[in-house]
Amino acid sequence: MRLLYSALSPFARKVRIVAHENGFTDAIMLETVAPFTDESLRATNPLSQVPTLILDDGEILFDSSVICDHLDAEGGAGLIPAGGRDRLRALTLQALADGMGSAAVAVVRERMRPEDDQRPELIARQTAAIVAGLDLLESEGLANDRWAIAEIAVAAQLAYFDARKVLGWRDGRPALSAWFEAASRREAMVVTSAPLT
Ligand SMILES: N[C@@H](CCC(=O)N[C@@H](CS)C(=O)NCC(=O)O)C(=O)O
Repeated sequence: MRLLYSALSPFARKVRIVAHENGFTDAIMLETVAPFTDESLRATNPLSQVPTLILDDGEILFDSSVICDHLDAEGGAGLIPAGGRDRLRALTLQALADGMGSAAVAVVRERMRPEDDQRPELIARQTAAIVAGLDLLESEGLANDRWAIAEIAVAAQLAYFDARKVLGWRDGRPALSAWFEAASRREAMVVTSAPLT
């Protein structure tokens, strides 16, 4: 399999963690792509987004949730509940984390524009989504003894917030901060933290 990815993409990080937990690290060839500037990616994924997974038989998978679904089904780690309310809850939390990530990427992209061209209302709206998501995670709480798709998705995004200095999110959120500190020590987080080539 070939994974088209960028080292800082939180969505690609989530996929790499799920791949690691399912024992696929050696089976996946990582190929760095710059999704915002490399138009050749569009021939593989019309959305020109990473992560994009190309299976050995040529089948192309995106987005990150579909790739995770496939890897977990094939690898059998059981990170995605098979059915019932557990599944709905896990997928909804993954969607929350991914949505916060999309908002964060939008903020980072906006901040890259010349200061005079930046749209404060766009940054404010995207930041509001991130803040509300963080508050929900703080009040609902994440279990330290659970490490499945929802927790992996959240950890990948929190790490991105730090790496890109999207916002200071720890103040007023002691539970989420402590949870993330413990999550960051997990092997899958450590081995996916450095840019891989
Ligand atoms: N919903 C997608 C989001 C992926 C995404 O936004 N990736 C960013 C990099 S972090 C990207 O490739 N953006 C390029 C673009 O949207 O043009 C997923 O979960 O895979």
